[in-house]
Amino acid sequence: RALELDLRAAIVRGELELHYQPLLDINRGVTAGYEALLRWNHASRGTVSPDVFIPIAEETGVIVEIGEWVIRTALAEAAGWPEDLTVAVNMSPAQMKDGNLLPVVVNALAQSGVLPSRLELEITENLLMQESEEVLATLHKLRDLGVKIALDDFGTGYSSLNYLRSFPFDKIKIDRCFVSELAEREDCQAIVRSVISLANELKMTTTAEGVEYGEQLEKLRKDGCDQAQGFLYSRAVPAGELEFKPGQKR
Ligand code: G
Ligand code: G
Ligand code: MN
Ligand code: NA
Repeated sequence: RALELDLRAAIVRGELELHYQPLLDINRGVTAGYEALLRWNHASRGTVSPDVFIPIAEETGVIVEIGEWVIRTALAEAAGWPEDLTVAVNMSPAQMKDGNLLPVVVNALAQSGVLPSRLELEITENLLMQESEEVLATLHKLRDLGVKIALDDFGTGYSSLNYLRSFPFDKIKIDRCFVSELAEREDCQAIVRSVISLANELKMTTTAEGVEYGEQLEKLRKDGCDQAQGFLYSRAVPAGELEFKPGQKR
């Protein structure tokens, strides 16, 4: 496949770029940090969506190399932000199984000077479905370094609750499918409220994804959700367009 060959060259050609979507600290009304979202500016095809190229990168294994680039770049860029802001990076299962991940993270943290506690790695239930002892060991080692681990797209996989028992996550990201109809549907409200209270009991923080309307944010605030991410607060923006204002960081 042509796209596959191009993908191998994309890093070298400097065609990859990270955009950053802010996470709103609901109580304080300020930005808590940013999630790095990968963009590919293809020479002839224009911008290719990660929904298109991440699956190809995963099939071909190029995701490991791309993932390293994402970790290094996100940390290098976060080094220039105010020190209380976190940086979240999405992890593919293949990356988590790669034996080199730990040294890559340690090295990227050292080179950037970013504190480990500011780095948040987002993993999905798909990864845990494979029940690998090695992956769990890697997660524990990352956590021992002080790196935070978030469970992304929570509620969309199978037997989610089992995964909460397999590893002590720092954060649960409530999938946007539960948030999108939060204002209209009582069942979505019940699910979101229960996940937040479950997370609280397990000493995990919560981020609601895909928050687009003020009514959704108000419901989340009432239910004690910690953070909101979505178009209501901001889309993902290029690194150069991030603005940090004192008091209201963005
Ligand atoms: O940014 P949206 O922008 O379109 O991202 C689409 C999907 O691609 C999401 O599921 C997101 O988690 C995933 N994604 C975005 N950036 C990365 C990345 O750097 N690595 C991996 N593995 N997935 C990413
Ligand atoms: O899987 P992950 O949660 O990493 O996916 C991030 C994806 O969610 C990106 O594609 C991003 O563009 C998208 N996204 C972010 N905020 C919103 C939102 O408010 N509404 C919708 N529909 N998608 C969003
Ligand atoms: Mn994510
Ligand atoms: Na998600």
